[in-house]
Amino acid sequence: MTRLYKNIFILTGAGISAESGLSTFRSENGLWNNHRVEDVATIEAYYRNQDFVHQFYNDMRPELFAAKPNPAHLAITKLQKEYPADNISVVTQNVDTLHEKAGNNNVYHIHGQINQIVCMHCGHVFETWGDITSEDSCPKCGTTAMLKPNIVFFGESLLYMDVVDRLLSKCDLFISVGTSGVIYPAAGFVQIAKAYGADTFEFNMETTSNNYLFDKHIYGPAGTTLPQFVDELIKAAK
Ligand code: BJW
Repeated sequence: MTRLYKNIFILTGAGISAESGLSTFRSENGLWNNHRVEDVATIEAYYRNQDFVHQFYNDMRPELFAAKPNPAHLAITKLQKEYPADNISVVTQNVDTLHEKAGNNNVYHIHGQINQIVCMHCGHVFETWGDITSEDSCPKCGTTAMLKPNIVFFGESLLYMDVVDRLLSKCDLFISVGTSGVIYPAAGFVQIAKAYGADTFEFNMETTSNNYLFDKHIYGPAGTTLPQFVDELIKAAK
């Protein structure tokens, strides 16, 4: 690990927040354990039964509001402060705000944020940690029953993809932390980074679906493995 990296792309998934006590999606007691994905995380479900979908995310908000960052999030803050790269960006699939709470910079929530609401009529996005129902109206255009959690459901386009494309084309180190690599297009980012010549490292507890695309696999809890890796990177740059 002697190479000095200039542009680092960090992709994170639910696994980075596991040690903060948040459920991942595809584990045995996963986030959707008591629900069918089709009922809570598709745009069709939202239009079919808005209040059911709102209730699911209303119930999730207090836990995510209270959650605290763990050593993996804090390691990214250290990397951004102490490593002499031109750019270190965090592209997260997570809807929690633990990267921000840890003080990470350049964070892009490609699957949205639990504390944001979007008006499907006018596109206005606003923040709240409170509950939303189908009776609420948009604070900008006044339309009722068109508010949706600003979370990217299956069949919807991802956010910040223009930025992501630019970052992928420039990165020389691609790091994936705590994602199973099954949801596209995020699962395909590593392939793009590799095609542009980046070194590709994966941090996970177990083998993932797209693991053959990574040059190096670091197995174990990210709260332990990521701080160690960050210390090695910083040491190698001195
Ligand atoms: C640890 C750990 C520790 C645990 N330390 N590690 C190409 C091919 C096939 C299908 C498609 C395709 N392109 C698009 C699609 C369709 C679809 C898709 O991907 N389907 C799949 C089922 C194949 N994608 C979409 O619809 C996307 N939109 C899109 O592409 O728009 C254009 C388009 C539209 C229509 C057709 C074609 C193109 C949108 C995807 C939106 C995903 N949204 C969700 C739900 C949000 C709602 C909610 O929050 O309830 O986002 S899905 C869910 O999965 C959530 C997550 O962000 C996402 C990824 O999950 P993640 O983070 O990887 O979590 P897990 O649980 O899977 O994994 C955790 C990992 O951590 C595990 O590996 C553990 O081992 C590890 N771990 N503890 C380190 N301590």
